[in-house]
Formats: sequence, structure tokens, C-alpha cells
Amino acid sequence: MIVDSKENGKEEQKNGGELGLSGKSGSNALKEVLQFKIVYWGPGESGKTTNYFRLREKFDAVKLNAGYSIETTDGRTLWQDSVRLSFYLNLAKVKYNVITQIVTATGQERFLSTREYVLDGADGVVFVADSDPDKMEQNKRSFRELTSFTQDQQIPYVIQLNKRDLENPISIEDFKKGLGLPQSEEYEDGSLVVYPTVALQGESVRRCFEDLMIQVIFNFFKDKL
Ligand SMILES: Nc1nc2c(ncn2[C@@H]2O[C@H](COP(=O)(O)OP(=O)(O)O)[C@@H](O)[C@H]2O)c(=O)[nH]1
Ligand SMILES: [Mg+2]
Repeated sequence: MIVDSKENGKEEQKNGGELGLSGKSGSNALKEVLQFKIVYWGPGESGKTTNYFRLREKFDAVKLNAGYSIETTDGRTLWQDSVRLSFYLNLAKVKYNVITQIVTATGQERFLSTREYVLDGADGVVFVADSDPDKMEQNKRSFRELTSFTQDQQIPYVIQLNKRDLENPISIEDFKKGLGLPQSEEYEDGSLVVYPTVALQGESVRRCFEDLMIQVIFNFFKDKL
């Protein structure tokens, strides 16, 4: 549960929030600073940079830097988009300052080595797939690439199926089949097997990010508490 530092974070507080991620420092003594790196991965044009822009807007109040985005002349990401967000996490009466760096990888084939570099040191990944049925091969290839980089490291990831607003989007069922995912809607912990999004409108972009952050934080603490 992430609450930004706009007064009271109304939208989020009504959901409860067992994790108590907050933009405000609160009353617990600050214990330590945690730093995470979250990567947006997926085929070219699937909507990674759009996700990044929407997140940057939604977390405006907790942003540490303005963020940057370097583009090729045709408007595609050449290197990466990057921004840092800062939150406070109250867990077991201890307060942590959580600093999250968000980066998006370029999907362009000729930059494969920069994509590997982007994944280096990742604590969590959002895989952004395209709902265009003609992009299924690219989705599969990019997903294979991701799992080949991450399989040994057990990095938490969530799968986002973006562009649900397209006229004839691939069905979620076919998408899951194509990637070899379970047909169920949720995993046991309540996270979704696939997050349907419309990044262009900012739809479900934040929920997807927050659900990943919860996994990343639990993953970090699981050997420590
Ligand atoms: N229809 C639709 N278009 C989208 C959506 N998200 C992104 N796009 C468009 O897809 C194109 C590629 O998006 P971009 O974020 O640059 O993709 P990236 O290469 O993965 O970073 C742009 O024209 C976006 O406006 C969406 O949810 N729906
Ligand atoms: Mg991009």
C-alpha cells in the first residue's frame, strides 16, 4: 500500500494498508534507508515509457528528481527513462525510507546490450506486453529474454497486458496460453497473474506498480525478519 505525500492520500487510505507505505515521515524513528530498482521491460512500443510518464505524474509529490527520458529522433526510447521516488514504510514499528528508482528499457533490438545493463541490479520487473494480437511473437520473445536474464536470481515480477483499449485486443486467455501462464486470475497472495492496463489513460498503472513493490519489499524482508 503506497500513500503519497499529498495530504492524507485519500484515495489510498480507504483501502487500509497493511504495509503502511507513506510519503509522510510519521512518528516512528527512522531506522534505515532501503533502495530498490524497478525495471519496466517488454517489446518495443508496448507502453513502457507511457507507464513511466503516468507513474511520474501520479507520484508527483514523492519524486526525488525530475526524471529524465532520452529519445531517438523518431520518439522511441534510446537509452532509458529514469526517476527516483521516496516513500516511508512503517513495518513492525520501524520506519524505513524506501527509495525506488524506476527505469524503462529500450525495446529496440539493436540495443540488446543496453537492455541487459538496465536489468543489472533490478529488484523487481514490470513486464509490459502489447494487446495487439499481431505483437504476440514480440511479447513471447521479450518475455523469454527477460526470464533468461532473471531465472537464476528470483527477481519478483508482474505481467502487465497493456493497450486493453485496442479495438480487437488479444483475449487474456490466449495471452496467458501464449506465455505459458496459469489460467487462474490470481495467485494465492492476491496478486494478479496478468494486470490489464490502459497506460495511455493511466488505468491500473499504479496498482500494478504497487503490487510489485509489495512483493519486492516482502522479498527483501523475508530473510531478515
Ligand atoms: N491505444 C493505446 N496506446 C498506447 C497505450 N499505451 C501506450 N500506447 C501508445 O503506444 C506507443 C508506444 O508507447 P511507448 O510508451 O513509447 O512504448 P515503449 O517503446 O514500450 O516505451 C505510443 O504511441 C503510445 O501512445 C495504451 O494503453 N493504449
Ligand atoms: Mg520507451
